[in-house]
Amino acid sequence: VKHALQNAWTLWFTKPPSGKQDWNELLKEVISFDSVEEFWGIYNNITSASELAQKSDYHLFKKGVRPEWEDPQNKLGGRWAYTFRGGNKANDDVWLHLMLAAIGETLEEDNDNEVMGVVVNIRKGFWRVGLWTRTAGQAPKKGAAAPEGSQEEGKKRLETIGKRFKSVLQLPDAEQVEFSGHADSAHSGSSRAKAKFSV
Ligand code: M7G
Repeated sequence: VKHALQNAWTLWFTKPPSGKQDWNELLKEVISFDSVEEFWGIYNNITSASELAQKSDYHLFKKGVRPEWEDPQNKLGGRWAYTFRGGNKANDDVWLHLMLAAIGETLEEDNDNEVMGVVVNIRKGFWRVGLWTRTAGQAPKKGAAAPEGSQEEGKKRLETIGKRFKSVLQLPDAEQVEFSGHADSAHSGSSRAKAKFSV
């Protein structure tokens, strides 16, 4: 018996660079799945996040969305992120819970349709988890496809998702997760663009 997920998902991997390589050459599609059983089959057979080399990423995204700012479905979006400092050994339980929340659709309300995917970045001295959203709470540009609802509604929707993200990570209240828009990250050439808001 297979327990169907609400959406099909694709796992991607960013391998550490060996020399000078573009972001694009390092990003590889691993496998897609659409049932709970397939998820566990994959999870039990891949390298755990805590065993990945520095500069590796896992990305778990809805099938059909590339885990890149440039993807048409991410272009107007942004990311909730939290950085765990001190050591680059990812906590496998944190990453597992985040993936389960994504595929179990518990990060948002049914018709929000905001969650695009979740990411873990393994870096020197820290590791980071992210949750990518379709919108970024900005006023729609003239002529651009406007995210539905007002800017204020959009921000509220994103903050609710941010709070759920924070609770999946089991962070103490005093810690903050930060939201930044992909357009700002792309513009500054770094994912460490100034946070727009936090919860
Ligand atoms: P990161 O891996 O998100 O964070 O971005 P880090 O700074 O902690 O390692 C590192 C670099 O990877 C960025 O400065 C970009 O050069 C590149 N990069 C990351 N992302 C998510 C993208 C993307 O979506 N598109 C492109 N073109 N480059 C990206």
